[in-house]
Amino acid sequence: MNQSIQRIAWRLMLTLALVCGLTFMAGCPSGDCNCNGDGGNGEKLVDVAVEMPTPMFTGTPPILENMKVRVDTKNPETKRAPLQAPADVQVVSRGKPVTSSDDFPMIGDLPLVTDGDKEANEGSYVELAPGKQWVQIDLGEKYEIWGIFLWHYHTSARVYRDTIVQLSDDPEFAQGIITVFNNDHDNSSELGVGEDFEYFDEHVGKLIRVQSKTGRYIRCYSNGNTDNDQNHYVEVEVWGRPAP
Ligand SMILES: [Ca+2]
Ligand SMILES: [Ca+2]
Repeated sequence: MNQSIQRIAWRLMLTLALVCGLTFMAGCPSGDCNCNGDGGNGEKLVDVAVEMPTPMFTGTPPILENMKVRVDTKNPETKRAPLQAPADVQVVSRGKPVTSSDDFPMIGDLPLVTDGDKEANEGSYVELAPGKQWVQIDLGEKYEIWGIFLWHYHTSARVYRDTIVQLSDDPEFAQGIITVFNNDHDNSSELGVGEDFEYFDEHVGKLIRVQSKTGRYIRCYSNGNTDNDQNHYVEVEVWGRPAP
């Protein structure tokens, strides 16, 4: 009697394993995609090929203890996995209008943020006033967003403080705010405590995995950096597709 119950249990487990395996293979034939049901519909995800600028930082690596930063040194951006998204996801930020808390940047101008140039050359970045500042991109319509890449400035090994990225359909960001990244762990920018790690700005930029959140406007905050009080942007690149 006990043996037959055991046999039935084993058969049930084997059937379950087989069904799970077949489901996995059907949704992910190459085995290299994320089959966690992102987006909730089991849509196949592919690696997104993002153009990277030339590495520029050639100085001495900083001594972390002197910088008082909260960086995840075991998982640097240089070793991150590619962004995965549905195959029809594209860059939706290129050439889109940019506004800022600083209407008159000290260096460069706001269109540099979405012009597609990610190089760290002189003339490729905009410098905003000291302290808490933001730039905002108007995508022109509502998009389903899968990833946001940030390049603040990658000529020296800096950490930009209080990096916070939000989506909204309200250009004033007074309502319907979705915070997709926040590393202000002491709430010094007063937008709420963030649990994300700080990071060194490098040529690979910072990837924020958004995974199918919708919004028309993207707002990126920072609050100075470990070299000076200014705020810089080389490029913000948003990957998405029109919202359903
Ligand atoms: Ca640019
Ligand atoms: Ca802070």
